Amino acid sequence: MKPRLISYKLCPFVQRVAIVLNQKSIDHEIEYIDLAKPPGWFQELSPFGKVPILQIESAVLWESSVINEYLDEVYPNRLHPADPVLRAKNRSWIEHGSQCTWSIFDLGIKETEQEFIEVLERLLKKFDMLESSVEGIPFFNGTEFSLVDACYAPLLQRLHFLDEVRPGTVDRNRHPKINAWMEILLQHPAVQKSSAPRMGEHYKRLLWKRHGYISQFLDKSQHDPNVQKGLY
Ligand SMILES: N[C@@H](CCC(=O)N[C@@H](CS)C(=O)NCC(=O)O)C(=O)O
Repeated sequence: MKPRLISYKLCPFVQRVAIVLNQKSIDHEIEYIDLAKPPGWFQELSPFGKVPILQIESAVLWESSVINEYLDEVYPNRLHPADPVLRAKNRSWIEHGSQCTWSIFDLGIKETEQEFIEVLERLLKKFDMLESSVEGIPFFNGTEFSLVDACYAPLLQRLHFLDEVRPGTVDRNRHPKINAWMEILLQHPAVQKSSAPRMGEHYKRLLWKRHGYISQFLDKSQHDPNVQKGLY
């Protein structure tokens, strides 16, 4: 049986796993669900009601970084570095990437300008720490694409969309290496393939539905004024 990824098309954590499946050319199936109305079978299968989950035969794996470690161990072409110290540091940066991903989520839901600016400043401080560790030519560790790249690509892609909606959200002068890295990752084949078609439009529709502060900068003619507020 091929690995089966249970996905919600706009989830950055699912996208991390999709990137690894693509980068390692692992033959797999994807089943998309609507997190606003999750089907009964998903509620039974997913221990915490969250995506991603990966089904391997009768086993169910959850937590994107754990799933990616599994895929990296079991399938050829290791993405984690061979050096144990570098590998441990990469794991730490992946954990940092999860914190950054939640900040990006918060940028979409905070309701006032002040809350938005506070979250953004906290994210930029996290990026201050990251900036000096990015090799960025072309990838986090230098020449080899790694699990760190798979972890940050979805959040940097969403930050790029947020910057399209509210220019100035990305600070190119403060984090030149992260920004160069972002440009490379957004064009990377495994990242492009992991993105739903017209990803930017879908993401902006989700921002509209979330009714956060940033939604006022969206093009109102493109969105339904009567859409009910919701997270997914
Ligand atoms: N730490 C988890 C986070 C997964 C997560 O929060 N997924 C969200 C979608 S992006 C979800 O399934 N939310 C549904 C819910 O909380 O009910 C991971 O890395 O896999």
